[in-house]
Amino acid sequence: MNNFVDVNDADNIEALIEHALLLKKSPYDFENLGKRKTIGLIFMNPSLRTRLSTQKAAINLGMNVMMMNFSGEGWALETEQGVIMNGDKPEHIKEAAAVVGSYCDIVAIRTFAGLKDKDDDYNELILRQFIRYCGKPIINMESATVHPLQSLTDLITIKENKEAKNPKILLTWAPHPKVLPQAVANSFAQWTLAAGYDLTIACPKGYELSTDFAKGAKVVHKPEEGYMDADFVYAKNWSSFVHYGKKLSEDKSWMVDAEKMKLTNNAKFMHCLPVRRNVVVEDSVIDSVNSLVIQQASNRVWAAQAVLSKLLENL
Ligand code: SN0
Repeated sequence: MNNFVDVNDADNIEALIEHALLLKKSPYDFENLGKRKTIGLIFMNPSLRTRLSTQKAAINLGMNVMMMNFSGEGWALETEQGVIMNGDKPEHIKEAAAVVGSYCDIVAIRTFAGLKDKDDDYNELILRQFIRYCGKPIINMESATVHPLQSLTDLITIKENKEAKNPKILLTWAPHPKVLPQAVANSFAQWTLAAGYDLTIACPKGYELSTDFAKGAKVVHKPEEGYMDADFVYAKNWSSFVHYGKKLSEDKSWMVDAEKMKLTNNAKFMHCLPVRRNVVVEDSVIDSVNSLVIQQASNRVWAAQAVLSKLLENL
């Protein structure tokens, strides 16, 4: 593996999951693999799980870790080419990425969708430039369109909890006070479908995901419709892809609640976190024994460690 930017970088998803589960059992089996290697974690947006789990994964492999929060601490970055930089952005991404790359052996970056310009976001304008100018292997810690470390974690967690060989998985849209990116939902659809799972996506009309990510999923438009016999209910809010970055619904009947969970096959509840309690999911569901949210979050370490070890092997 040379980069971990999206699902296509994982040439064998099942093997990567197995490797993560092996590391979960024996976290220090490869504790010297990253000796004297440095990873730089670059954040353009907030983080809790991604930051700490990736740091911990790197430490378990013997790596040195450097971290920088660009949104609060770095120079504001110019990302347009050929501009006269006499405005409020002191540094160009060209130099910033190259400088970070010169200090590191692997660079991980988080850069959320701006949700203003669909083409910029779906062409991954910032991530692509970072890859181009950084010159080192890149890990995507959530970009404009995908969040592959989260999706790998989700598949690990599904594997640990599934009873049927091919469980029924529901990805349901849920209400939210803000407009959020489609990245987590896109990526969850892409990875579960690539792994061969049966996926239903439930969302209000106008919230359909791009077919580039969700082709092969069944789509339903009533909140209850996808719950029937589901083994896993994965909740997430996202803003509209079609009417790009817009909020089209505040319909509270889409919140995950105990009533709708009763329609399922005693389904497990999943969410990437952070989650708005009693907006996205009712307390009684996230606090129930069927909630996997903490297990998911803790599995972020093993997903990151599996990916890092594959990148380190190729350095
Ligand atoms: C991000 C998102 O992509 O939806 C990160 C999820 C891992 N979530 C948020 O920004 C939530 C912010 C909020 O105000 O609830």
